[in-house]
Amino acid sequence: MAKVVIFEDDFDDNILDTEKWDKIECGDGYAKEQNQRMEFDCIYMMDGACIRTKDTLRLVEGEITFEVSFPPRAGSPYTYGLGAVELNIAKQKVDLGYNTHIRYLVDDSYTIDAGIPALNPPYRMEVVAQGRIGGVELDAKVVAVEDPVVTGKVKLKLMITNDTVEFYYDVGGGWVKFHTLPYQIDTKKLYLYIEGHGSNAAEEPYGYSAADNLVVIAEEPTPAEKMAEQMGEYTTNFMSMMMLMLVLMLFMSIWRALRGK
Ligand SMILES: [Ca+2]
Ligand SMILES: [Ca+2]
Repeated sequence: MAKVVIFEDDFDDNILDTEKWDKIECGDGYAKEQNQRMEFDCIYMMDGACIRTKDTLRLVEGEITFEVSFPPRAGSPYTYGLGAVELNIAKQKVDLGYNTHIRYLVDDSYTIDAGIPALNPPYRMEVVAQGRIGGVELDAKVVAVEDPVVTGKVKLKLMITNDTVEFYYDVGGGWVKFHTLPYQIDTKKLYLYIEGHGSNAAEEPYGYSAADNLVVIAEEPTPAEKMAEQMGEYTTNFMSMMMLMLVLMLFMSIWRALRGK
């Protein structure tokens, strides 16, 4: 089957596309499309900010790539970590809560994130892969991809095959696969979240953590699937029409009864 781009955002016009995304902020967390990218401003771990696709994406043989960047540093120590920018694909539609990440709120999800751990000098960038099925965490993996951080940038990729989810990163030398988990969510229609944590201009004067250039590639629906979807719409429309006719008939009979009196 042909693979096509089913969803993308370059965040270049500095206005969040509300046809594509819902924005969720809690505490003093902010998600802002600015500087031609998606920036996150969250001072403490209890603050959260994320964007979530308005609808589910049909992730069959899917491939999601995006870029994460962190503020450049001049080697000064820091008290809070610069936090993380994470991408989640999840069956459920949830909102952020205090002191929580999306990945702890949804029972069926896969997450890849890049972050600078708090209170962990030297300035080291880690990438984390996680899965959570039925509320139980699958075998998670953490790898240091830059130690110390030189570029402050990493590309992340999450690939869905028929029965696995594969996790990749690229710090400039090409894609490195660092973890594979079984695909166990019972649907491939998933919400996509991009979430930021623990980065702020007050604590970190060099700027914000950010995500950019999200591209989602997946298989096109087969002709049979397209037809099934259309039949679903026809059925829904047909049922709505029948309900309307029933209501009309009810009104007419009441009207006749009233006139008959
Ligand atoms: Ca935009
Ligand atoms: Ca951009």
